Amino acid sequence: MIVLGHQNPDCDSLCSAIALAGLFNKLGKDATPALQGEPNPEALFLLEQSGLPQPEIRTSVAGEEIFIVDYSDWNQGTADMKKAKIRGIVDHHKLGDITTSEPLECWIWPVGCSATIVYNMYKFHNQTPDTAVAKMMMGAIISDTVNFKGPTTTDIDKVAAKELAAIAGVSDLEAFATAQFDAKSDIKHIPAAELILRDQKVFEMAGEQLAIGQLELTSLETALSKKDEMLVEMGQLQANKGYHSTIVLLTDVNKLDTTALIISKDAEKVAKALNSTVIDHAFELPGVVSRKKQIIPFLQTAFEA
Ligand SMILES: [Mn+2]
Repeated sequence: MIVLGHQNPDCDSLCSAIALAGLFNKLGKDATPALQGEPNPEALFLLEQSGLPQPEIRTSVAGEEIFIVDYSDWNQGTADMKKAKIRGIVDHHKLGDITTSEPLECWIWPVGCSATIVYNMYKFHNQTPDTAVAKMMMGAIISDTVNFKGPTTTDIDKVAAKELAAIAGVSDLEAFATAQFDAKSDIKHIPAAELILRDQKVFEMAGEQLAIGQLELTSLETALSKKDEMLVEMGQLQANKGYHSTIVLLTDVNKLDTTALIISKDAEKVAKALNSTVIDHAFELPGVVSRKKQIIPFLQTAFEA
């Protein structure tokens, strides 16, 4: 079986795939983690910290048995995923549109991170993750919950991260989180074309497609200095793909605020849905850090009204 993360692999997608495949292996089942592309820099940092090898990249799974982690939408999978046998889903996003022809194992919880759910699957099966895997899972929870400061954070995440840190032998979670966030904030030498795609997901709303990426940074200074370059790239992407909107969320993980860059057929509609106003292809979202909880539901309401 292949345990497959979503497109544009982030920490959770990578770590949960590795951890879940590891659990299946402990239970005597054949399972291999896989990614749909190169992991982002923060995910690479966690691989480096844990010393684990990078999983293989799979962009085709037709005919395979798969277990998917950190998504439940067809458009987050491979183009041929409908031809795979989906055996299970672990996720913590809103329910997507994936359906199956056979029964499957679903672990979908409203918690801060898929790795939190996978850790609870270990507990369910009376298993303990290996040290390196525990470190990765802990890092994924730190990432997805913005070091437990994001609005998706639950007590279940906090307990999981604490126990995983103990297994991994990490005594200073705060120092680990700082190093991890520094790794993902190092964007000076990353081209604008790549930055706008980081953590990008395409959402369907009332027949329109909104492509929304997110950069989580310890300071917005460098990102804002690349604003014009990013807007040019976003305009090209928008024209090529025919999106309604192309948005890049620049999230300050220290101040817990977001500045959104936007190219759109109707930027005002998008900004208004989030109680903001567009000035020069940007709008401010004070107190907003979570796309899944503080952005998508409001856009969906505005588009599907
Ligand atoms: Mn996640």
